[in-house]
Amino acid sequence: MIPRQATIERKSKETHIKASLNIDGRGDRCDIRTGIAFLDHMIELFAFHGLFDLKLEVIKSDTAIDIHHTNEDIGIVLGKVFKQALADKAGIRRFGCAGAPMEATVARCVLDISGRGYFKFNIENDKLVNNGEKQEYSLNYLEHFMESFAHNLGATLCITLQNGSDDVHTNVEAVFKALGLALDQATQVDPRREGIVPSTKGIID
Ligand SMILES: [Mn+2]
Repeated sequence: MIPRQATIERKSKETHIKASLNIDGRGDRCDIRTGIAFLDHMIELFAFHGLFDLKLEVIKSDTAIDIHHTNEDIGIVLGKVFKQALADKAGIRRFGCAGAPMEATVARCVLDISGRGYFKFNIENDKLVNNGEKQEYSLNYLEHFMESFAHNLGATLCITLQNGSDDVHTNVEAVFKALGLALDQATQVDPRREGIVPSTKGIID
């Protein structure tokens, strides 16, 4: 099989981020250095459970303001590096659907690498949306991250958080694990479809 790997470097006035990815990895050869310890932990979980070998380095950021730009730009770079590594998307399963529980909290990710960027976050208990305001991370940040990721990957991504916890860490961790599992499914090559772009249109942009 042709190696499905990519390296992306993105520089703006706000951030400078570099990412290297091997989709057909093992998940335990990652090096995540975002400067946001919480996000390092989440992205490492995502890559581990998705069996992706991922290196991600935030070379410059403006976290002296807050993590807003850095969080969003990491989502952009991560989406772009997957898109580039998937190239014409020939043979992939395209759809993925996975859930991950953390205690009573269940995160479900349903995704379609359709070429169209769309993101919807369904939170059963919307009182949770602003919880975590005083913490390093929040569900608002998670929403921005996933929106950037979905748009730049060119995927429809719907995430549902059931029985959300008061603990931000629990909620966000369940989502990143579910995303890793769902994206692993969607990016796998189905041998029955080898060399065929999985769309009746014949292309996926
Ligand atoms: Mn944890």
